Amino acid sequence: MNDIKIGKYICLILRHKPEIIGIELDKNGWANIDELINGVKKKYPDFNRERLEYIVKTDNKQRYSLSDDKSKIRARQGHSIDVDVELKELTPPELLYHGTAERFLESIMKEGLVPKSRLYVHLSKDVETAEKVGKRHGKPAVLKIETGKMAEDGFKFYLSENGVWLTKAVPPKYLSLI
Ligand code: HQG
Repeated sequence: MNDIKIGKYICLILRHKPEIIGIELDKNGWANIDELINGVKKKYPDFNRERLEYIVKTDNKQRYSLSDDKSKIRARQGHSIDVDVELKELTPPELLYHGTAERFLESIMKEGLVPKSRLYVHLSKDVETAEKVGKRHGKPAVLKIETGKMAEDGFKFYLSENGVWLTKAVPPKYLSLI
């Protein structure tokens, strides 16, 4: 059984489409663990709680969190469905980065960064991480964002429990290509 494949499937369920296994998330993005396991089992029959806990613990980006009593699970960020994962609002560092594909640059420089299908624009704390994110979409390009100035100008920033900076949008004037 391929943990990465199952991890991707769980991400899809917890961030975008819980309905594909016939479950619902609550308003804070939590899924009932037993319901999730039973749903995932339909596609991956060997899947079980132990496997889930292993995937949660070893995930390379620590994408999931379990509730204290281990009865619920949610994704820490990256959602397209409108849930409130109780993100921490924080003052960002002076600069953050965003990785994208070259082919999106013209549109981004015109209208700024927008969340597209997700709830937030995702920002990285270093160029290397941003480059990896950009590569997912094609030939990568990295943008530097003057997040310190944005914060001074009243924009809000959030840091997910797994270290991803999030904001609603970035107007073009704070962006430069590096
Ligand atoms: C682009 C992964 C045209 C934006 C990563 C991006 C990340 C625009 C794409 C997380 C635009 C959306 C999120 C505009 C933004 N015109 N294109 N005005 N504004 N875009 O996948 O940031 O592994 O929704 O640049 O590590 O690539 O899944 O966002 O290229 O943290 O946990 O529209 O997903 O994490 O793509 O990735 P996405 P993203 P996971």
